[in-house]
Amino acid sequence: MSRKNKTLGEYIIENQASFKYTSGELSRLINSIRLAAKVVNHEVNKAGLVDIIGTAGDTNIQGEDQQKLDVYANEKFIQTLTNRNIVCGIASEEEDDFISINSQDENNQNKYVVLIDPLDGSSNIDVNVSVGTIFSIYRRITPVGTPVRIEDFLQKGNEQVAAGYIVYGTSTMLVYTTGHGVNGFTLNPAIGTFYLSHPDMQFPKDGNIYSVNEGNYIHFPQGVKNYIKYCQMEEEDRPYTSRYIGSLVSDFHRNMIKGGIYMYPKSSKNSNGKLRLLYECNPMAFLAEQAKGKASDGFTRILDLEPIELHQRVPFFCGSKNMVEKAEEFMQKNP
Ligand code: AHM
Ligand code: MG
Repeated sequence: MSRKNKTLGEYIIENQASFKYTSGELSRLINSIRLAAKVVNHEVNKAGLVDIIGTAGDTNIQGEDQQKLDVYANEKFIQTLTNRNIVCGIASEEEDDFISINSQDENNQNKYVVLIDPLDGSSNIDVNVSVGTIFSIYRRITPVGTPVRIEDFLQKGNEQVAAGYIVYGTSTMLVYTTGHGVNGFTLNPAIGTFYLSHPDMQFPKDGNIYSVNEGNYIHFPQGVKNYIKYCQMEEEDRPYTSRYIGSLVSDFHRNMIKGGIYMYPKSSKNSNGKLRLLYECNPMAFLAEQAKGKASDGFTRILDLEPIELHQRVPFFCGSKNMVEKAEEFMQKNP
């Protein structure tokens, strides 16, 4: 079979052996994420019909309560991972605390915990703009067969065994890494199958797109202001062009394909920026590095940061290596 026609299911089976702990558990886990992604995709694609089928808080024609899509996505991912008895714990951006799964069952020998942002950028849904799911997978550090503990989730990003995202865009794609590069799979909605469409994705070393919410400009540190001015300067390859969807997954996805930098700096309004280290920055940083890009908080590699709490926020600079290094130079001169 040609590489072009390979499905995600086939790819997972073929590559299982390249993973250093080859019990098949991680493959089953990624298969569960694939299933939940298809379910959420189906619901996201109906979002434009809310006027017809009802909006959050309404009851639909089958008598079911309509839910907000981020709540729906959260439930579907948690349900799928729980029902298949595939993980020992889940932490979600939508939940205050982590969830321990079958913690009373001594037969639960599952080794993995999943951290998830079920529907990132969900404010974009009302206006028909792409949104995404972000996931991050670690091996637990406490003994198997015991309830998970907070330290299983508060691991440094460089301990991730897999991470990825689903972008619900003009087409729906699942992009992930297990530490051997980044591969992208596109959903054929007619038959509900993901196909390998973007093998070995890589950030161009340089790019000409900068993505930042410039509405916050006056609140940014001087280093970020200077870097934005540098991007706008008339010189050699510049000015760069500005593209900001306001949906991290989509901005990241475009920049990985075309070359660019995404920034969510700290500001005088938010001293640590907006994005969450565990649910957003770590998985995207793992993907970026596996795609030959770079991710930092302006000073330190994201994957080296020591997490202190589940919902911790950090400034985020991520994308083409040369661009992130240039932004860091500016930050370090004027923090
Ligand atoms: P969310 O997790 O509440 O959806 O927020 C994360 C999103 C990112 O996808 C996006 O890049 C950013 O928030 C946009 O924020 P802003 O509107 O402040 O520019
Ligand atoms: Mg989010």
